[in-house]
Amino acid sequence: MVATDNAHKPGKMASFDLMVYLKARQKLCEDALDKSLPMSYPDKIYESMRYSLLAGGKRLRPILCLATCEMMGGTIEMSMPTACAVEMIHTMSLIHDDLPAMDNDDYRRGKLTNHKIYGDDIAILAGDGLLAYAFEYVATRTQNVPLDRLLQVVARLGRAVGAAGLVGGQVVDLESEGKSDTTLETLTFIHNHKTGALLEACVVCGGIIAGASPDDIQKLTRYSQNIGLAFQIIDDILDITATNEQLGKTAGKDQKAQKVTYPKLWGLEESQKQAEKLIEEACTELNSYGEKAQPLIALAHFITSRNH
Ligand code: GRG
Repeated sequence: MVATDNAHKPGKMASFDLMVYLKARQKLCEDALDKSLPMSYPDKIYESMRYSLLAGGKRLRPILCLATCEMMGGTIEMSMPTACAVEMIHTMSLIHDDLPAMDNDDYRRGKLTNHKIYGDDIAILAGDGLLAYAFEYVATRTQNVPLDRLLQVVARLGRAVGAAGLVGGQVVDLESEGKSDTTLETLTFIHNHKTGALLEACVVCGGIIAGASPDDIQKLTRYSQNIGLAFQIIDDILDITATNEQLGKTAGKDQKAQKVTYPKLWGLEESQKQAEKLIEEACTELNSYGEKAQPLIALAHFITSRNH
């Protein structure tokens, strides 16, 4: 395929079957995650960590990391430890998000939440254990990647998790609950940090591992920031339009918590349009990579077309 302005339009990628690709990558990630965290003593904490880590989910974050690394000339072997680590971090954030002190949810990924099975104390510790292990795993299992790149990956992951990323986004989200005057600017801050920061780290770390240039990193950053925001707009839409079964968690929670969302500010139709516009802009960033960008382009379009 020649890289043209239209290279990112799904119609031009007839040879790429996203569903086949996703299924194969999900299987790779499931196997790697299963092996990454064997049972050990004390059983209870390993059981609890494994319960949530292996509870399914789309595995979008590790797949984005692997796909970016491959697009930039790296291999699955080089990026798999980082791919597992981002899923560990994502899973820990879901465990803590579901706790009674935060969103207080009973279901996640179609199963009872971690604290419902193991209690709040073990769920908190399972989250902490997964977060620490994510960094240990990247540092000890990554092979054939120069150490300066590995150091950059660790720094990027740390920044995405902390007060400059997920934690900061979650704090502003908690503060905004029940406030009907939350502005678009605040809402966008919440989502860029709570959801966008980790998605960006997945993509950019995949690029760093493969030795992407500063110019490539800029393109990858803009791609990932756009898909991150689009992902959250669609998440807000699905909270209104999808069922508990489709979501694998309680639907309608935003409205119940009186949260300001994109559909509340813009309406459903305009929100969908804005998400699609962001995806178009994201894909434009990848024009120069030609056919190699097919997986990342298809994954971006999957974000706006998903129903769970
Ligand atoms: C990170 C130290 C640390 C603490 C956590 C609780 C918290 C701070 C942050 C909340 C982060 C959060 C839950 C963001 C929402 C992200 C989101 C849109 C999750 C749903 O992602 P999907 O749809 O889920 O990819 P699956 O189950 O498919 O993986």
